[in-house]
Amino acid sequence: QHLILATRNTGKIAELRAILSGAGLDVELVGADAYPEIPDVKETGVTFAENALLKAHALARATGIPAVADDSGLCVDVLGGAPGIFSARWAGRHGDDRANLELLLAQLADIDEGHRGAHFACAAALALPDGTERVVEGRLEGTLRYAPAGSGGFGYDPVLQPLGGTRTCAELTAEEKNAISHRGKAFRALVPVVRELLAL
Ligand code: ITT
Ligand code: NA
Repeated sequence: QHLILATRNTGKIAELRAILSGAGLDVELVGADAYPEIPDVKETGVTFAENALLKAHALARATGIPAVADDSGLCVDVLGGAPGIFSARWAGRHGDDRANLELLLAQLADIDEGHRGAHFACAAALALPDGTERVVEGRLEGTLRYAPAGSGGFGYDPVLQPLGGTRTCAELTAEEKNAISHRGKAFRALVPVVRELLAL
């Protein structure tokens, strides 16, 4: 039994494989990269959930195989929730993690310690080729550092320090991050839904 993963983000793929297998989901997870002929989906939704569903439906329809997708991002309190759904292209070029991080740090340079709250958000979607869909969400609350620290993870991980901790997400092990992350929470919640709809 196959489940397709509608992502081309290598950071997400690694985490999702670990999260889903850790949750005991015994399916072969094939990344969207296995289907280079399928064009990238335009993320025209205005919420994480809408965009995750768009990605999952596009791949499920094109392949005829059930698909899961992630749409995620960083929501900064003092920026009114930005970059939010625009997190991957905040500095202009889609997926330029380094430029995005630098822009964020510059925008927050003058913001004091007490006003640096932010959270990661993730919507996890499942779509079947017949159009059936489900979506669940997860969050990780934290504060933003003044400078990056750590080399793990991807994206904004070097600046987000989860609440109650002393390390950034990039300083956590992969297991530690998955245990508390927005993505871990969302996809662990999706597992029983996948089991039910795929009769696993
Ligand atoms: P796909 O659409 O192919 O899945 P993408 O990278 O374009 O890949 P998104 O549109 O969901 O995915 O953008 C997510 C962005 O949010 C990503 O580029 C990161 O900058 C940020 N992000 C999401 N989850 C993160 C995490 O766990 N740690 C750090 N940054 C994260
Ligand atoms: Na997106």
